[in-house]
Amino acid sequence: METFNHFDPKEIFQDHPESHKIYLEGSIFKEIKVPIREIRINGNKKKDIPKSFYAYDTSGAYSDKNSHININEGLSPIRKNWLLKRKPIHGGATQMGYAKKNIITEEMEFVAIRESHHNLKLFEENNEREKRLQSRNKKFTIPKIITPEYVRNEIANGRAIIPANINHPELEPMIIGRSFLTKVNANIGNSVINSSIEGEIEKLLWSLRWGADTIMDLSTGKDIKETREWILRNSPIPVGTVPIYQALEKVGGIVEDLKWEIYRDTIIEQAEQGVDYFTVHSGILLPYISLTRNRMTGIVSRGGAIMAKWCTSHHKENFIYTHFQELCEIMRHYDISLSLGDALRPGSIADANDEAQFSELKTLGELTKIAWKFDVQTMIEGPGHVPMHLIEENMEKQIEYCHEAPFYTLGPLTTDFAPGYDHITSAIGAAMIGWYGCAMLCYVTPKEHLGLPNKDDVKQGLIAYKIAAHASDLAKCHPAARSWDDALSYARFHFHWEDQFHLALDPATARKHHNESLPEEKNLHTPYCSMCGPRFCSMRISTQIYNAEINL
Ligand code: IRN
Ligand code: FE2
Repeated sequence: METFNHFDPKEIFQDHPESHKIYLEGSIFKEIKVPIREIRINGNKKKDIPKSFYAYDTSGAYSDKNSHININEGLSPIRKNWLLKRKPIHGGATQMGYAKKNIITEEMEFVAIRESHHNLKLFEENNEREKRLQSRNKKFTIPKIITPEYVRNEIANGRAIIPANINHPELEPMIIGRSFLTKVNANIGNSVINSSIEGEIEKLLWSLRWGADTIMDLSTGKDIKETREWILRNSPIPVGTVPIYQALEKVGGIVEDLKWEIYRDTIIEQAEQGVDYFTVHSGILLPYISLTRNRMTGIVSRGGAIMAKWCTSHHKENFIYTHFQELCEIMRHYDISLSLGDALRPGSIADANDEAQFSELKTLGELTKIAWKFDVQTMIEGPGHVPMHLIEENMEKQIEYCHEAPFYTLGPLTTDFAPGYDHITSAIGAAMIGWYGCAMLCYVTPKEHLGLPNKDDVKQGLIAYKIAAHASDLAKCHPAARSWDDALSYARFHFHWEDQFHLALDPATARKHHNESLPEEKNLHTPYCSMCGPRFCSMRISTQIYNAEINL
């Protein structure tokens, strides 16, 4: 692709009415500018009620009306100056290395501000009730105020990661850990059947529009390297990849021809470009492969199946496992985070929580300890397909085996019977595991098991997962979560229709549904909608009761 002139990137971000981008300054580092989306609330006329809502925002400069965007040039390298003045610590410059040395980096302060609660409360807190609710969530506590020091400590202890390759200066740092907001990853990427760079850039922007916290480029088709370059230079969020896919392309798709050297060179090539985290399937060991023989669906991980075939055909141990220390040295050099892949995740309800899955998880825990010795930031990938009653065990075992490293799960899908709707079957599981402490949720789109997602699938997957993540944050009593619900409910109860749309996750769809039966011009001031009509609107009747103040 020579130049990009396919569509106007800013257009994708125009359906956020009454929103504008603002930036918060750091106090340790004055030069950092943390993006936030301010949504103006017009209906709140009373003096003591907030007139703005501040939302976490992942869309980068694209949603900033004052910024200059040129896809051909890429985003501006906001981290460049931070990185220039940094001194390496034993062969690397990782956030974990600095954190262990008690050094707070720009990235740490950036995420601390980003994760903080910036909204005024709509209601006085009822402390007794709040305490009772919080005590129902005994698993872990989230501090009321996220300080840079708190972030540093979480990273030093391996409980959180900031994926940020030193060669990805365009990145707006974000943090993944269970004491922070639950994050969502969107997978994009081409395949041999379906491939265009512009199409992937469009999916990237579409992912940003719908709130993806990270994206993974899973391209397996043509122009893998060039596609990745375009994505990286235009991505304000971390980009992850699965390097074994490109390594396999390099040997013409012949698994037996793979070897460590090819894999290593692929890793370095991608590291140089700026990939922020790698999924590596290093925990699938030769003895575990036979444990999958009696499964309903065998090995469903692509990378896992490739490694299993290599191990069995050569009758040798997994070369990523046997070269793990060398891998860590490379990761440390670029500060690339490891995402230890779940090659043996269950691919059906029947296979959930089996011996193969948990054997691999134990190995991932051992590898985590090695990675930490190299100061390599690490998270652990998880299932897959798991019925609701078996989800909690996954989180408990992961914390136990993997020493509290962040968990990053694919769903899990809570049933197998609804192809075409797996964004829903899996958002149910994702919401549950997020509540139990999973730090990042890998989205599943309606195309799962059926085909390569297009941009509408990306939207549907992200919407489902933003809901799951926010529902998790509410349930884990994250201090920054509740105010969004309160702001929206307030607008709803007071029939501030415009505010309700502006605060909605998907404003255009909310408005469209409302207007379908009551056309906008006439009815945006009516204190009811067509669901119940004027006489049966419970909120309207409630208001009448309170206004009359009869015998309350
Ligand atoms: C996430 C959790 N478990 C798996 N994933 C994602 O699945 C992972 O991050 C990557 O995007 C993809 C890797 O798929 P295979 O190669 O394991 O099928
Ligand atoms: Fe599946």
